[in-house]
Amino acid sequence: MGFPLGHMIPRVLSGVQPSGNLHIGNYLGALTNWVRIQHDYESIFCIVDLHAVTVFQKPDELRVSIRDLAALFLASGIDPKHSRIVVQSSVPAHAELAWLLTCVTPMGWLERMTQFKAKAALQESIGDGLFQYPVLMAADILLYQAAIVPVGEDQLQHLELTRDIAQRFNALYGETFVMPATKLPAVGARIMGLDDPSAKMSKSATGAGHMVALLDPPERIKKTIMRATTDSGSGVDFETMGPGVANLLNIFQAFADWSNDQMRAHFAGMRYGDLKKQVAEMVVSKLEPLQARYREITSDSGYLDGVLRAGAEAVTPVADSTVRLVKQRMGLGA
Ligand code: ATP
Ligand code: LTN
Repeated sequence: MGFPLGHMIPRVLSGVQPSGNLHIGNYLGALTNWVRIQHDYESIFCIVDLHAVTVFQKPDELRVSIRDLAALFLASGIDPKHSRIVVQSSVPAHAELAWLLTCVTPMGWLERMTQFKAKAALQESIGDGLFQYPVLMAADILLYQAAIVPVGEDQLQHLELTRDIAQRFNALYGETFVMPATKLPAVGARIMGLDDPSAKMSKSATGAGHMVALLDPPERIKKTIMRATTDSGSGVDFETMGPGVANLLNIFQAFADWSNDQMRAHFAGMRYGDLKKQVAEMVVSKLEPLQARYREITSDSGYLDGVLRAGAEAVTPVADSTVRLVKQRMGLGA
């Protein structure tokens, strides 16, 4: 299935946690960017289940979420004939490299991570896994010598840390890792909550009206968008608009793939009610075909099993050879 991973062309790697319903922020910030660039590189897209268990997950629900997420990758347009879809825990080298990198990562670097601070504030007791989370992410990337990592804006700090870890390892043990570059989408890198445009749209947020999930039925999508928080004005003014209106325009622009000029010409002066109607229609029209593909894919569990098996089989030799090299550099093993 597809070409064998041979590292003839630069590699792309990214991942999403199977920790809840995927939303339009994940789709616009990550998945559409993956789909857009996948054929220009050797592409590996991970379902990062080892990251998900840094906070408690009900085992039966996690099992289902992992498969659902793989189906959503495919429904979004990831092409399994070309790209590898990999369940992180099915390739043991992720965890092994994470440990080796933990040993070259100063605690102070991890203490500075804003995502850790935000997530830790929500937990009664903090697992060590949550603290080490960014090192595991660095391992995902460095394991495949990925040159490009397409993510949303919230991951910039983790990517910087990944480069710091790679540099430190290279300085201590000799040139080993490729330095990965971050790739943000031009529009949609940070979609905000529809109920509160000052907070990033997030899978783990619980408020009604916060997000549009990729599998929400059309009526629900319309309702959520029509109720989105805007500001006290009544018509779109590109000079003075608040974050709620900017977020709605951003969502429309990312789905429609329009230029800034097109956006201004079409939306300047439009009443908020009409803006919301048009955003809702755009989102529904883009998600309906994705939802149909998702239903098709999930009706054939054998197909999904095959894609995940092929993904793990293709990447394992690459992952194993990096771990072998790293251990050799560190003086470990025979
Ligand atoms: P959680 O809030 O539960 O941590 P999440 O919604 O942030 O989850 P992740 O699995 O952490 O989702 O992120 C998957 C990908 O989606 C990452 O590349 C991340 O940068 C991107 N992403 C997440 N939220 C947004 C958002 N609101 N806007 C744009 N991109 C996003
Ligand atoms: N930490 C990321 C998910 C993630 C990832 C990765 C992204 C885990 N490993 C490797 C890019 C590359 C997140 O929370 N969104």
